[in-house]
Amino acid sequence: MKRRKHLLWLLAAMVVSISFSACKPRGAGSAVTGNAAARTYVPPGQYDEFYNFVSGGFSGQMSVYGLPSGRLFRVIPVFSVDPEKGWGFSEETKPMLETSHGFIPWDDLHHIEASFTDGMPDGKWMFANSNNTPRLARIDLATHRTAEIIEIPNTGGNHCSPFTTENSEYVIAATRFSVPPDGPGGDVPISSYKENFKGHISFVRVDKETGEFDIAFQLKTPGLNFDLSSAGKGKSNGWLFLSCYNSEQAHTLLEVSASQNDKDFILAINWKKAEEYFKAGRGTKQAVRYAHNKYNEETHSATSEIKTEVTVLDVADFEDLAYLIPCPKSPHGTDVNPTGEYIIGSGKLAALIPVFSFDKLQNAIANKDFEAEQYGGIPVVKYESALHGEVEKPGLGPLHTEFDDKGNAYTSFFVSSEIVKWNIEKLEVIDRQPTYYSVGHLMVAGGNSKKPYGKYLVAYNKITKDRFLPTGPELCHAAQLFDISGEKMELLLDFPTIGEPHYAQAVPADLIKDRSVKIYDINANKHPYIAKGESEARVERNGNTVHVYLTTIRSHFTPDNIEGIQLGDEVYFHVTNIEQDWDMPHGFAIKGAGNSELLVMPGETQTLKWVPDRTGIFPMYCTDFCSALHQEMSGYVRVSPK
Ligand code: CUK
Ligand code: CUA
Repeated sequence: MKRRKHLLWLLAAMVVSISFSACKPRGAGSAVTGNAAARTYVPPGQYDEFYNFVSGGFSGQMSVYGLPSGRLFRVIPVFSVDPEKGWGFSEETKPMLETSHGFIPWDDLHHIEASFTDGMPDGKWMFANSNNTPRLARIDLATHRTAEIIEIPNTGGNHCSPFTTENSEYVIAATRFSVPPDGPGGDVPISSYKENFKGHISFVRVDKETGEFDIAFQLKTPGLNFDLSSAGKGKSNGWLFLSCYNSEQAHTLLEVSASQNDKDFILAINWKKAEEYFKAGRGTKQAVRYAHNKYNEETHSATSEIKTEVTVLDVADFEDLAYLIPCPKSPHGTDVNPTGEYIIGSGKLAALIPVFSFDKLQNAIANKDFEAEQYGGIPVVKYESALHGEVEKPGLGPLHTEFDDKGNAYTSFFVSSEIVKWNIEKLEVIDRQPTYYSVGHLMVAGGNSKKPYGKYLVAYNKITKDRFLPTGPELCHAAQLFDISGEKMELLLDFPTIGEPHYAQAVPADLIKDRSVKIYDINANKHPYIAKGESEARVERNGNTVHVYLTTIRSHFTPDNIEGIQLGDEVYFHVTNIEQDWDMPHGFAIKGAGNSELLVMPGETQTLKWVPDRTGIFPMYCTDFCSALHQEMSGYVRVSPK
């Protein structure tokens, strides 16, 4: 009873504190030092130092900013359609948003993780999770487009994702909601949670050369809710650490019932061992259904395939795969420092930060220094025997921790709305700076790598009251840039973001900008409906299906007068942009065509499907201002009765 009272008090304090920090204006300029403007100013014609890839939360997108300027360069549709890119409207891109439940052009994208080589971002790909209809995406940084998406079976809410191992051998995707395994056995009473609900951790294997990925195997665990994870690095490479909340295994009123226990867990997985067992043929094959969608750069088309099987290894069948470390109290982030020695847990309701030692954990495992009771068949390491130490009274509501190159950690505090810098060895707080307001994730440039770049830290905040001009009942989401090169953090800049930002990555510009695709070579275009030049443009009828092979070049379509289409026809406009100059896309739209519009890059072919609903004359035109005669880039389609 006492504990429950204490808990309710804490929850009430959180609510009060959130509304307090959100409503009390602190003055826009209060924390900004003199030459902040000069340090974020990137003069016209010059480039930013870093690309900043930021999750767009429930917008389903990822956006690309420059640092230190905070300038927005691009919004990349990942789990969304996007008219600005023509994404999700063309026949070629629609399969990217297929799932085993059908076409779902939305999701909730929380985390971005770079591809790594030897623990450093290599500038090739970004990985992104979706939290609703569980999916994992790979974004190609040469094209800045989504290249691949897989759905994750046996999973409800792929929140604990997409964290990668030191060389991106695997991307991890673990379920936030424990659920019964997929299949007909899933129809069980919710009250049977403890017997029937399970956690699953997917190991998604990434091809080092092409980046193509698929699920290699899954680990099944007792009904744990996985929130976030980090792979070991350096000395802890080969291990994986996942935070687990709701060790109570509650299934109703989680706000209270999942917050009873003083400690939940961090699950430590020896993934190299798991891989060995999988390769030795252990585990069982389970029938599932999951979509695997790929965009092919040669045909400029995506395919969607349903896969039907996954190999599952139950951690309870193995003695040396999984160990639980008690962690106070509803842990959210779990983050591994650059050397790989320290694992930092962030209990949302804890008044301290526990720092675990990888060496001590290994000793505890070797000496079987376990609690008397296992949890769901998994040994529980004694808290003290894995603990390096605790940071005392760091702030309220710790969420996430990132690292610099000098042995310091930076933790975001949602409730007390601040970022706290502390020394990992000494466990001492060095500096604290307020955020405006209620920071969620934070990111240090390279802060999850083996050698953080340091220099910049960005806070991604949940609330922006009084920081920006109001825009109705909703205010913009926003980020704040800090300079962390000195002893004290210095606030430099506020900038609005697209959607609610969660995790983000920063990669040095030089690793990406020179790899950027400029045009697609039209001679390498293997689209089945390409017209390589105006001489190949034509209209072909096949029963009720009409294929229009269209070309675009400044500033006309070929053909631009199309007749012979009849009511009841299914018309496919295959638009090939025969330009071979950088940044010379043409758009395509027709009056009343439900598929909306295309945007076709030089050398690319994209298809708009149209089933006319009436007879008449329908103007078509280019939607992207491409030349002085852009307005003239238009034509007519005639639809006649059958
Ligand atoms: S969660 Cu967003 S503040 Cu979904 Cu990574 Cu912690
Ligand atoms: Cu082509 Cu405007």
